[in-house]
Amino acid sequence: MYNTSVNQYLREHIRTVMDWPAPGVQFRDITPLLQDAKVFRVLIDAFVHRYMDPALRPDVVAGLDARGFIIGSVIAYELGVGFVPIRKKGKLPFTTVEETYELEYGSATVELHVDAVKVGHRVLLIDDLIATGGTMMAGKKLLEKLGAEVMEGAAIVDLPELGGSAKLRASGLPLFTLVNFEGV
Ligand code: HSX
Repeated sequence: MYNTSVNQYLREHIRTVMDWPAPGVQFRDITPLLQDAKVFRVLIDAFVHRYMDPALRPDVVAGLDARGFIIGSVIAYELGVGFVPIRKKGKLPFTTVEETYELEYGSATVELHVDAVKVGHRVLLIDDLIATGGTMMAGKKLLEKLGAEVMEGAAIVDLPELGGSAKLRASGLPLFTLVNFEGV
């Protein structure tokens, strides 16, 4: 956790939408954090303050499709490093590596351009939310296929009851999240 008051401020601006996208699901909607200029700045600065520390400064930020693009690209810009998108299959034009992972029903595939990172690059991997952890784990595997090191995974929201953050940490990936929702 970053800082209690910042955490609480951000939590208050996350909208919970009941029964979306399916009955019984409480969707944690981060769009209200983005639409208010002050909240957006507090959000981005929470990440930038952490990763501008020379010990934690990445070579590249990788964002997961699609909300990871919104925050990841701004964080990369502020840190003065490059940004690379990890996209759902079929969206990237150049040669890619791909990784398929299981969803609750079916599977999904994500892709990354083969020249997106260099061997040995220290990469910060960003998404809006960690639920089962499948998406972030797939992103980590893609970056590692190209010889990069994912130095940390970061997200605005963690849903720990779904087990994703524990699974990611158990795989050796350090995680940084700002808001933790115990009920899902
Ligand atoms: C949501 O699913 C978020 O935006 C993330 O990209 C992803 C998190 O779910 P999970 O892969 O951790 O279960 O659409």
